This record gives sequence, structure tokens and C-alpha cells, in this order.
Amino acid sequence: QKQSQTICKIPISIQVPDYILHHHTHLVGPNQCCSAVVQTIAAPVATVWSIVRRFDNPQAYKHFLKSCHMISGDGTVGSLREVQVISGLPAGYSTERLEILDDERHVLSFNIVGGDHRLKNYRSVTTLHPMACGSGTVVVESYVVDIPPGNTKEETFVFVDTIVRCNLQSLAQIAHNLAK
Ligand code: A9S
Repeated sequence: QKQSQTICKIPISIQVPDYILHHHTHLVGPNQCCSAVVQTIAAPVATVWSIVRRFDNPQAYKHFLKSCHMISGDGTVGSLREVQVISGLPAGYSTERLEILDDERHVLSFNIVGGDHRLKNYRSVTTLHPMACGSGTVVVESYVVDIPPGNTKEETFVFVDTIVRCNLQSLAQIAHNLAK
């Protein structure tokens, strides 16, 4: 099918510089879903980034995950992790590859490359931005994912958005407690 370039719906209330916005520009096919979640955090970018950048320890703030072990790599680009999902969710594990880890521009991106779940070709990009006040952080997380057979685009959006929003709210709480 024809691929169409699209920019995820980032609320215009925040100005994202072009060198960042391009990370949130995904090639989205007709059977895919793409969106973005924005979360403000009462903690400095450095504090939030110290949590987000740990590809080997996502469960520090992603509470749908109970453990993670590295299949290959040491947490640098190309590393592969396997995360175990908490019980009660429609998944047991997921295999994920680190695509971008930029410590200067605070950009992290990973792809889901395997697992016993229904999120095929999932890719997310997370970027951190300092707030004008100097002590806050804005997190932007965009994703693109295949719409699973039998589901609608809307159902996929609601499912994934809920998970990403939970993860970022948990991140906000943990980073704020660290920064106190
Ligand atoms: O972990 C993330 O950053 C984002 C998502 C959407 C993870 C989803 C998930 O880990 C579950 C929460 C278990 C839901 C996977 C890979 C599949 C699910 O069905």
C-alpha cells in the first residue's frame, strides 16, 4: 500500500523545535495507528532522563512490566531486551530493540520486534524538553503500531494511549519524588 508521511497529533500548546519534531514524524500505513502523548513533570530534564534512558530497566516506571533482561547489548543502540509482563494482561513477554539513545538531545526510541502480544511493528519515540521555568520537563512520546486484525484504529488508539499515559504519569511521580 502507499505509505503516507504524517506527523503525530502533538498538541500545538507546546512548541517543539524542528530537530525534535522530525523524530515524531512517522511513516504511517493505512492499517496503522499513530498518536502522541504529552506529560509535564515537576522535575529537571536531567532527573527524568536518568530514568528514561535506562533501556535495561523499564520496569522502574512502566508498571505493566514485572522484569526485564538483556538478550544482547549493554543498553546502547542495537541492544535487545526481553520484558516480562505482569499477570492479567493479554501478553506474557515482549522483545524490544533500542533504536535511538541521544544523551545530548534526550531522545529515546525503541521497536517491538517480538513477543506473545498483538502489537505488531510498534515503534515509539520519547523526547524530553525543559520548561521555560527551568525546573520542569515536558515529555513527548509518539508511537506508530499496526492495527491488530479484528480491532479498529480507534480501539488500538485507546488501548495504546492508555498504556503510554499510565507509563508517563508513573514516570512523573517517580521523577518528582527523586527531585524533591
Ligand atoms: O511499553 C511501552 O512503552 C508501551 C507499550 C504500548 C507496551 C505494551 C505492552 O508491554 C503491554 C503493556 C503488555 C500491553 C505490550 C508489549 C503488549 C501489550 O499488549
